[in-house]
Amino acid sequence: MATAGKVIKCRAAVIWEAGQIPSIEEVEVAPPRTHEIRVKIVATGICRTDDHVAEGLFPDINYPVIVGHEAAGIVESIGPEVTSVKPGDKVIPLCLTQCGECASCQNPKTNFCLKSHFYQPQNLMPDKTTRFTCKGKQVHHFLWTSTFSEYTVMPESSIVKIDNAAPLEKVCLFGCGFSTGYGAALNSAKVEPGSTCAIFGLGGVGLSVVMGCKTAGASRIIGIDINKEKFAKAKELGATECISPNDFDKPIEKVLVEMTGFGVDYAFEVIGRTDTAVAALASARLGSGTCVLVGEPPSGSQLIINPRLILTGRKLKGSMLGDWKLKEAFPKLVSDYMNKRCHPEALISHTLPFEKIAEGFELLRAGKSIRCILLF
Ligand code: CND
Ligand code: ZN
Ligand code: ZN
Repeated sequence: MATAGKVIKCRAAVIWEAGQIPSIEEVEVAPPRTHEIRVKIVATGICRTDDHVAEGLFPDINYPVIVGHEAAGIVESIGPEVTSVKPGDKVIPLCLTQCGECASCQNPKTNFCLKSHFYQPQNLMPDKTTRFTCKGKQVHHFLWTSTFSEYTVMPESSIVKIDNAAPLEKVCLFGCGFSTGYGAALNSAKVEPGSTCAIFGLGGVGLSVVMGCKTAGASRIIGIDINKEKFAKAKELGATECISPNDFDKPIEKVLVEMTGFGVDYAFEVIGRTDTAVAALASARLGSGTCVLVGEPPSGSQLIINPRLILTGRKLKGSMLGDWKLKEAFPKLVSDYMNKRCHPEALISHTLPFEKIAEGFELLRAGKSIRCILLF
């Protein structure tokens, strides 16, 4: 392409400091370096994790920063030594890398690639520099994806090529929300047919857990949310019952234990709070229940749990990106979508032009959107 090797000027949403909603700016995006790829983002969803950065809940983040991690786009140009994609390919960014070579990538039991941003200065590219500048200032990356920019640069381990026939404005949801929730049910919990599940939080990720529990054949899927406007969609996607903690004068875990006898087989925390994480664990079945933490509480928070909950046989585990090895999983999930075997598009409640990103954040904060897709 004519732009290859050159600095590109384009639109991006920059969060200048913690507590600020992203503002649209013109940024310069440097060409990709060795093992890097520059991508033209076509569609990107707003996940609560992006909003947590805007709110300043992750104090370890450096500002200014360009967030965004749920997206799909087209390769614009590749840096030296890139072999897995070429310009023009449709791709999905991976917010958890799969380098294919480290001990974790070789281990079928984990998706936690050891060469990811979790082990490096997370707001910089692997070579510890940035590709973005705005008004003469260096702007930071986020999760090595930074998809709230028309063009972004990513390491090759953070990108996978998908079917060129895939509609990017739908399959962008595989980038985080859908895969995270769906995989939490299928891979992390390994929900079994006939089991009982409780999902705390019915946002984009929680509803994807609901879809995963349904696919796995759970017989009872209980949705829990303080916003009752989320119930209709949850039921449409597979929840058999929905309850609000505000409707009871006793703790929600007691309600769930009474509803099920000894607790649910699988409980999922998909809000990002420590009190609901404890409630989810306590609502898991005595002796055999599993609680999966999916929501991300503010950094620095502590979980205080009664060890007896674990000693009496409950299991507590966490799940990142649905425990999928993303490079392998995304092309397969896209193919499942093309064959109508899964429905990430069910999460889309709003579609806006990229310029209206601030409105997208407001809709999420007001509890009015499930997933708002921004189109460039
Ligand atoms: P979203 O905000 O859309 O959904 C959260 C839901 O929880 C909303 O429907 C709220 O009404 C509801 N809620 C809030 N407080 C309570 C409460 N006290 N009791 C019951 N319900 C409540 O968020 P999302 O679905 O985009 O993301 C959910 C979480 O998952 C969030 O913490 C996000 O940061 C995290 C996440 C994790 C991962 C991962 O890989 N583990 C990836 N992406 C996002
Ligand atoms: Zn790896
Ligand atoms: Zn996310």
